[in-house]
Amino acid sequence: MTTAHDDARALYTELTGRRPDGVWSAPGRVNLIGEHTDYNDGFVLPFAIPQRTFAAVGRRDDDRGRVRVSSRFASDPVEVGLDELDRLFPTAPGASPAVPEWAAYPLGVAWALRQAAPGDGPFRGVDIAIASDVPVGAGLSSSAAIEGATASALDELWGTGLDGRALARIGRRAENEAVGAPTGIMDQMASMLGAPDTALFLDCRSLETELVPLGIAEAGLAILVIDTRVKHAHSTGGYRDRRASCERGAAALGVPALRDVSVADLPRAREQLDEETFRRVRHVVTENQRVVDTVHTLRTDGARAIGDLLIASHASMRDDFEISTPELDTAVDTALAAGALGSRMTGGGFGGAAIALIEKDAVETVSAAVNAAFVAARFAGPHLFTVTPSAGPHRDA
Ligand code: GAF
Repeated sequence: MTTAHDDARALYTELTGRRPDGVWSAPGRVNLIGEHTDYNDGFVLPFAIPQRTFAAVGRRDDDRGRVRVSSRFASDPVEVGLDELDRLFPTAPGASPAVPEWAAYPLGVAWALRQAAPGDGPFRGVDIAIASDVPVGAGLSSSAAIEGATASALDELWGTGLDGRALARIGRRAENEAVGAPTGIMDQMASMLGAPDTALFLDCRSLETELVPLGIAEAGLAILVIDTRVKHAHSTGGYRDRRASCERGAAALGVPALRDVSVADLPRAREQLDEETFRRVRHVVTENQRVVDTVHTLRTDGARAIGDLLIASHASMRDDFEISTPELDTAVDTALAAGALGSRMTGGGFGGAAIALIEKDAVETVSAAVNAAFVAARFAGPHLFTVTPSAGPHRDA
């Protein structure tokens, strides 16, 4: 049992004076490879991490049909009527949510779940208390973890009976339409469908999935997360711009999505696109191919052989998609110089974390090298920890 689990329970009791009906949790994720491919209908290969978000939830015994959410991220609880949800959401494109942003995640899930299963039947007011040990703003999907924990709890308490895929779609709808972040579906699918020791190979067009064994520990390896502690947000500038470039590129090339462009099409695309849009397109097209190649390599040669694909992915994000930062580049370059087999930034970029695939007994040397490089560059100290592919959502109590 983690601290965040106890914290969510304690917060619930502070809020209500009672014990919750249950505590549900969902994990954050690391994306092994496949960045900014999800909203281009492409491929991704994330895995769920041990860090989780916990939602302690209980039915209210008044008949007010209200949802009250409270979080360790904020001091004051937010309370709204179930019927008010339809007036609060969707948030107008580009506008801020009508509730504090942290509360738009769980309340957006409650809204989207009611929309997906309309009627008066199972919906009753609930109190929700949230605590998390997924670092916020680190590119490790703290938001998908809140959505996953809340969706799992409400699905059970409201008896909507949706499966993991459907609950991932609910989470994405909350993120896109309640919070107003124009993200793809990778994070919610990774959080809802992740499983121990495997990565989730996801086709973001069909939503078909395959769990691919990673065999990291068996190969004597570890995955080190280097959280640069430069916070990022997807509801703002850079992420939105990159998405718009991809849509422009697909339209100019006459395809529904960049998924429909192959590496062999790139020379022709270069003639049709301006230089910057071409580089954005080249990142997505080559990254899709790298995901497919990584899955193939994992199956044929194992985790030890995927290092060069991770390195190429980072170079593409740094040079073509331009979403890396000096801190992320320093993390990646230093990890590689200290012997990592592969390293890349993970998540949406503009801050957040990098990952490094390293020998299990090199955790201390690589960490020391990264810490020293950050001191030398006068960056804030990074947060370093290893992760193992872990379980998806469950009810913890
Ligand atoms: C963020 C988004 F939420 C995902 O949908 C995905 O686009 C990712 O950035 C980049 O691969 O995590």
